[in-house]
Amino acid sequence: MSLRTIKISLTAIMTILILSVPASCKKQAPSDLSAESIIPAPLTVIATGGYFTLNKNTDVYINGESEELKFIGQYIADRLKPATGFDIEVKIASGNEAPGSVILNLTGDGKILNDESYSMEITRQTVKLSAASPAGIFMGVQTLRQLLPAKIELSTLQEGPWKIPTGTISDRPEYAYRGAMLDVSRHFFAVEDVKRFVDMISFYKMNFLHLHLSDDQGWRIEIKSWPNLTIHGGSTQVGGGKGGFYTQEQYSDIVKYAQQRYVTIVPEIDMPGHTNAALASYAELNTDGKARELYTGTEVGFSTFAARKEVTYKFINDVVKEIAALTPGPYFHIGGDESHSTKKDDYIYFIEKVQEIVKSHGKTVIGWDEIATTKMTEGAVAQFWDKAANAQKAVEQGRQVLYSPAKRAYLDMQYDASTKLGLHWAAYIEVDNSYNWDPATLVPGIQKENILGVEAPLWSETITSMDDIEYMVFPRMPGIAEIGWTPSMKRDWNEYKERLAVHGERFKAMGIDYYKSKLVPWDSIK
Ligand code: TNX
Repeated sequence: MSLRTIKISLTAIMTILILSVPASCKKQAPSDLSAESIIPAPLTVIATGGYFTLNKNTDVYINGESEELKFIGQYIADRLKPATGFDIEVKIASGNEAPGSVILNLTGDGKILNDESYSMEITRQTVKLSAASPAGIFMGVQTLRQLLPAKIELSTLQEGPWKIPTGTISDRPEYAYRGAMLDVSRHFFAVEDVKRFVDMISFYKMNFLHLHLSDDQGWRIEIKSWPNLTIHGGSTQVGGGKGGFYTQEQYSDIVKYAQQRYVTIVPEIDMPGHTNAALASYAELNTDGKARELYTGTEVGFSTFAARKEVTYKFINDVVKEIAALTPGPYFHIGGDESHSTKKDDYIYFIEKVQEIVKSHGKTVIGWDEIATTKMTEGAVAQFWDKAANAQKAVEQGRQVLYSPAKRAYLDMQYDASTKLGLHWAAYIEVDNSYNWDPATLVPGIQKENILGVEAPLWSETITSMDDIEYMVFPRMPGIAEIGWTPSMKRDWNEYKERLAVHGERFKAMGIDYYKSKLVPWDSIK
């Protein structure tokens, strides 16, 4: 080969490079599905190297007779429309969908209700999401959202292209229960805030929202047979603000909104301690028969229902009955924590009686880990927050444990000593510590089969606004969601923090005010 030929071919190569580099930069063509930053990480991902593109002809096709499927179709169409500007309709699949189509394919006979597993096949032509139940389709839809550029979450028109790398994903959760808790008692949060909270957790495939509906500072759910609970007991909050409560209609609205996002509400009435708001509303619930003053401080452990009075159980039966009737989910949370003013034998007597009441209304009991010091009724679940010994006691009784270890999973714990919101009685919890643990090995003697799942509680002594909520929840909640969804063998902090960094753009697009932890390489993401 002459020098001249080499020169020409070099020039040709250079030309090709010059032409192709700007083109690929502009397109930023994603082409490796396995390198996408999905949280929680899916079980298996196989990349095929091409990409699918949403276009102006994109529609969502549903395959399977189901109102729920139609609803999910509309849900995803509504999420894709604002930023793309495409007029995306929900149509019935014919088997002959145009390139750019998204197909939601319900494979079951409609009888499988809560199967959250799904698979997704992304080709250059279509995205086909298949699952045996609508819950699985919904989970897959969250994955689909995360595969699109972060700006898909903006509510104004954005420039495309809207590409997704091709390949297949096959996914299912490790634990049945992946949840968060919101304390609406210490500070009250409006229905709209709770709905936004549901949106945030369901984006990360959490499927339970535990609402802490009563505490010393406020009773937050209307009980028609005991109206003073909310009229008086709901009238204040920590710091003396005006508090508030949900009417039964509003509570049902939250339940329905959550249900449509495959999130089950777990209502909690905390007792026999943490009950000052009720004790202020009805004198007869007190051991001495005297109504207490409303309370707006943050101490714990000073209040107790009268454990040996019949009226207490008449009251609890009425409350459980009304709330259970409004709650389609299987669980009723009876609290049971920090009852320092209840005598030990009264506590045992009380918790054992209340468990039977809950059971009589068709619900499964959950209680904080202290309830494992009593005889737990069949099916009851202990929520481990404080004492590993209590969690072990629950397992010795043949019961399951829900993991919310305060040192790891509490969203109200400060990130470090400079965090202005929150508390630190359990620990400072940076993002790595909140992510880096495995429920199946945390407590000796407790294995995976004894564990119902994980829950991240947000207590609200210091939390007063949606911005406050977001700052404490993000970025730790997505990590807890991943602990519940992704097998521990597939989890590694050093890899996770890179994925989390990519989600910073998504938080911004969703208007989420998050904590920019120095441990996460946010700024390495363009
Ligand atoms: C302990 S966690 C409590 C709550 C507080 C929380 C603050 C639990 C079952 N009890 O009453 O709000 O600490 O972090």
